Amino acid sequence: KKLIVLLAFFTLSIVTKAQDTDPNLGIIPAPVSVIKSPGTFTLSQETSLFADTLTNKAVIFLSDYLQNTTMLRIPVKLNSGVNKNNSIVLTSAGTDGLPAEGYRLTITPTKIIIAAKGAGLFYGIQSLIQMMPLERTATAKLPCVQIEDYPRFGYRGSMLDVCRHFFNISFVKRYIDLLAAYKLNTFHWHLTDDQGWRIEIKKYPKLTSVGGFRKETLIGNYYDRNPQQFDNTKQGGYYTQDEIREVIKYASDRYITIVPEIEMPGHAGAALAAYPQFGCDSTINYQVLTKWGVNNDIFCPTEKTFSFLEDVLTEVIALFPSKYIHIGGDEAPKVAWKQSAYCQAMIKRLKLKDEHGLQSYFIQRMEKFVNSKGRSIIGWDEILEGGLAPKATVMSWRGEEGGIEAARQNHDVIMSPSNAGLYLDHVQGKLSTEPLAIGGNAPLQKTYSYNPTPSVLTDAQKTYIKGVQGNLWTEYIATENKVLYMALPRLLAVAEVAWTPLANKNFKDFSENRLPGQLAWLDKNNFNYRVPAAVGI
Ligand code: TNX
Repeated sequence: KKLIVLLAFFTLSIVTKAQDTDPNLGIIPAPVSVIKSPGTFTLSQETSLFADTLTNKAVIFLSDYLQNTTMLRIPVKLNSGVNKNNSIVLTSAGTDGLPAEGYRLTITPTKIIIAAKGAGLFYGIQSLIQMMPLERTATAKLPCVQIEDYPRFGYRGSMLDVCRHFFNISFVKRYIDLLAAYKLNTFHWHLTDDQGWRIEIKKYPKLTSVGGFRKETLIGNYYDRNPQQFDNTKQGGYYTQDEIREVIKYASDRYITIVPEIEMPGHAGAALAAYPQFGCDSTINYQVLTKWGVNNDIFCPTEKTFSFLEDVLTEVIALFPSKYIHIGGDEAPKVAWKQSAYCQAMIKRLKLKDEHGLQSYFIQRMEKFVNSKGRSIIGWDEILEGGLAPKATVMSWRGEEGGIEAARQNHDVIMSPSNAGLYLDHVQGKLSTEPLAIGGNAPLQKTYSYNPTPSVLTDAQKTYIKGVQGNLWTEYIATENKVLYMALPRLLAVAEVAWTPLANKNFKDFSENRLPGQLAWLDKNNFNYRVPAAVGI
C-alpha cells in the first residue's frame, strides 16, 4: 500500500510531464496517429454536448461518465448541423476512409469533435476519457490535438476461467469494464470445465445443481494439486440465464462481444458428474473434480451425447448473439476411447485412422450443427489433430505452431500462445517472490513485446491472423483481487499488442510515460494490480 501511495505521488508529476514528452498523450493502447498543436480546450459547465442520436450506446456512456466522475451536468443535445463554439460534437460525419472501429478525435481551443461510426465512437470516447483529469473537477483543460485511430486486429480478446474458481456477475462486469477501457472487444467466457459447470441449461438442470459445485479442501494446502482432505461443504456457483443475459447486455453496451466456451470432448468432468450416461464407462462414479490438470474422463461420442451437446448449444446460441461459439477441443486424452468397444467399432465403421480421427469427426459434427444455426466455431489448437473442421477458427495456445499451421491451411486464427506472455495466469516476476501461481514466465515486457503475426507466414497467410487474446486461468486464483493482480497491468499490454500498429509500439513509452497514469486510474477505480518493477520511477 505504501508503494501505491508513493507511486500515486510520483504519478501526478509524471502524468503532467508525460503530456510534454509522450507522443501518445498518455493513451493506452497507443493510437495510430497523434498530431499535437498549441493551445487547450476548457471543458466546463458552459460546454455543450451534441450527438447524432441520443440513444447511441457510446453517447450514453460518455454522458454517464461525465455525470459520475466530474462535477459537470451536461445534457446531450441533438446535432443541429450548426457547430456551436465550446462544444463536444459526437458525429458520424467526417469518417471517410476510416477503417472499421476507427475514430477521428480533434481538439481545438473551441471544440472537441469525435467523428466515428459504431464502435469507433466508443473508442474515441475512451481516448478522450484517458486525457481527462482524475480528480473530480468542474473544469478540465485538454490539449489541442488531432488523433486518427483504428485497431490493428478485429479480434481483441481476453478469456476468464470461471470454472476453476467461480466469480459472480458483478465481478465479471468489472472485468468487462477493464476490457472496455482499453479497447478490447471480445470477452471469452470459459463456462465449463472439469471443476465446474457455470451456465444454467434449462433442459439439463443437474449440469448446475450437481456440476456447479464441488468438494473443496480446507485442510492442508488449499492449492495442493492433489488435495486429500475435504470438509464436504459445497464450493462453486453458476449463472442463471437471466444473469447471463444481463452480462451480455452490459458487454454489448460497451461494444464487447462475449464468446461463450462449452468444452468438448475433454474437460467434461463436471458435466459427467451430472449426467454419467454421456461418458464411455458406466462403471465410473464421475465426480466434479477437486484437483487440477488433464482429465481422462471425456464425453463418449454416442448419438445420445451428440443430442445432449446439441441441446446445450441450442440454449447457448439462443442466449449469446456472438458469431463465434467456442467448443474447446483441448486436452482430451484418448484413454477412455481406446478402452471403449463402442469407440473402436465407430472408428472402424467410419473408416477413421485412430482416436484423433474420432475427435476430428466429433468436432466436425458439432461444427456442422453450429454452422446450421448461423454461427462459427472456435477451438483450441488440438482441433488440428486428425484434420481441421472445414470452417473452424483455431485458437493457438501451445505456442504459435498451431496458429501457423492453421493459417497455412487458410483457416482463421486467434493467437494466444502460452509461451509468449499471453497466459495471464503465469507469473509476472520471480516464481519465488510472487504469490502462488501455476508457474510459467510472463513479465510485462514479454507480454508487451508479443507480435501475433509470425514472420514465417507469407503476407497472404498473415491475413488469417484475426487477432490476439490474453488468457486468465484460475486454478491458483480464488479471489477477485488476485484475478486483478494477475490481469493487471498485463491486460493493458495485451490491448496495445492487439490495437497499436507495430511501428508505434515502444515499451519505454508505454511503461514510463503512459502506464503510471493508467495505474492511477486503476487505483481510483479500486482495481488491484501488480506494481510493475519498471514504471520509470
Ligand atoms: C492449459 S490452455 C489449459 C487449461 C489450463 C491452463 C493453465 C488450455 C486450452 N488448456 O485447462 O487451465 O493450461 O495455464
